[in-house]
Amino acid sequence: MAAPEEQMAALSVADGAPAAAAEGGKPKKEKKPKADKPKQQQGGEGKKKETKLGLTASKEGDFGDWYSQVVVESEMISYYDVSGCYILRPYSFAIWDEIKNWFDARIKELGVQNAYFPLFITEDVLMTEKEHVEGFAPEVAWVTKSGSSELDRPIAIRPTSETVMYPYYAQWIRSHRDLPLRLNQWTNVVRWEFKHPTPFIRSREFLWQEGHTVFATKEEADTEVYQILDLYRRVYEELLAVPVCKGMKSSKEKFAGALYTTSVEAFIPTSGRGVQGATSHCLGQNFSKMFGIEFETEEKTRQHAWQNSWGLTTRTIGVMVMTHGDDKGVVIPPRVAQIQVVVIPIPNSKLGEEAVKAMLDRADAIAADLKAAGVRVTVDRRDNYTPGWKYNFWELRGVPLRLELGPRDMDSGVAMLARRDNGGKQSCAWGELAAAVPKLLEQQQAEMYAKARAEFDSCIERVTTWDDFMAALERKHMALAPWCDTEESEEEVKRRPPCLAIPLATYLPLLFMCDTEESEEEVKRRSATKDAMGAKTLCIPLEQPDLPEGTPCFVTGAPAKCWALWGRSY
Ligand code: 87F
Repeated sequence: MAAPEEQMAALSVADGAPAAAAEGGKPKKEKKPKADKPKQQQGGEGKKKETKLGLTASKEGDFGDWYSQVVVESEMISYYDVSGCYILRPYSFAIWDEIKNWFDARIKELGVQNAYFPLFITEDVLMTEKEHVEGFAPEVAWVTKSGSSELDRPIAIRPTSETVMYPYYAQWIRSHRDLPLRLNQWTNVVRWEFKHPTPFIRSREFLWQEGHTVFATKEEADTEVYQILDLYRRVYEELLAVPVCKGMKSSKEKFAGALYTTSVEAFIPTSGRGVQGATSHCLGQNFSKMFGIEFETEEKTRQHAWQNSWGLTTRTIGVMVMTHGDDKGVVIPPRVAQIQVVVIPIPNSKLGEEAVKAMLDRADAIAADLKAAGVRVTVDRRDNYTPGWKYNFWELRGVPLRLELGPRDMDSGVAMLARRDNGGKQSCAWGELAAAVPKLLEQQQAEMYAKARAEFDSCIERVTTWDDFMAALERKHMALAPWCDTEESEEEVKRRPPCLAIPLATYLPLLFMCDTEESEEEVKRRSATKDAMGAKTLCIPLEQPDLPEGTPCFVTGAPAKCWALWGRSY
């Protein structure tokens, strides 16, 4: 069962993607966005039959509807008849391919190798990790039948692969010479979510990479955690032009099996919600002790290995769409766009057959030049659509640059370049296109990032009191607040010195709130309103502002240990 605030989120307007099918019984049909297929337009111009394009919802006015329409109409997603599952059509899969190729090359440079482990997990093996799986148990999907016969033992479908991989790590690793072992796999995973599904952002099956690495020392493991975290930052910032904040998860938000969890956090200003971009965990020796991953050291002693795991998912694409999209459709940053430039010839009715042919030939020649310069380009030669319709079509798909070639351009040997992100236009001589376009695309990439970064930064409010914290949330912002986080384990909490040893000013607030997990829970509860979910820590940013000694925690009044970034979130 979803927690009350999660149910509230599912009802909130900002979440307006199609309702999930009812669980159990006959699946209820999802309310699909209006136009999976564009409708035929009545009348049309002459013999041209054009489909009606465009979004009916606005990004600011109804963000949830806007998002479901934009991912469908841009042909990124098709809804599917299993609730929470979506088809990634070629137009979005191409973006995943770009992310994958970039990240895959970087991790290989670090010495990580790819492998593939099976999809299925026996109950016994899954339960080796009982302690950590327990909280996730309701989300595990099971195969119970083949054909019409029940299986003797149900088999789980991987929600993550620790339990699949680590028994084999235990067999393969014998000596320090077998270390480090650094494997990654690109796979699908299934988590039977009960929260409201949203394409890319929260789906029951998704694609990801999961890295699982083993080291002889904690230092090596620590180094890798931050190397991977920085690659995740670069995927968002350098490929998707989406700003993120690198940070440490609070003890409540970290993966229960980890020693510590780091993450990159993005933010969607329109909905006022944070979204976890990717996680890089140091697992310490927790799993090596559970699975018996031991090695013989150079000194011939036996030691448990140090492990990390890290994952990045297709959520990246959703965050990109939410960040850059506008009322005309998606806006794709040039570096990940499958099509970076669309060439649109604009013949008019006065043009003779030969002039039209010359225009189309010129369009092809320009495309060939651009292709040779490494630009991903296509020519829209369709003769059954008007140029205006084509503009809408490519704007909906977010193609970064449109190159228009009209009769007057044919006379003067130029073409008009129109930017998707800001509508900027400039003309360019044919001979200069091959040099100018790649530069313009890079400039566009940089400006998209700069704009999103400025907006991200303007959404962080530094607050020190509860009232200011709530006011920031009400403005759909994040709050950076001094917090008494103590990263204490349960054992440490139990072993705390007697309260009298603590100065009275510190001790009094602690009477009401004895550990940080509780203070975070308290914030979540107290910050929930009738139409908005409660806030939680997004992360404790790695880059910390100065924190003067004795600054009180904004919740408990106890001495603050750090600045934490808080927000409502996906
Ligand atoms: C859902 C069902 C069962 C998350 C789950 O973050 C188990 C789990 O272990 C589960 N949802 N997790 C944590 C995953 C940790 C870790 N795994 C490798 C990552 C990155 C990639």
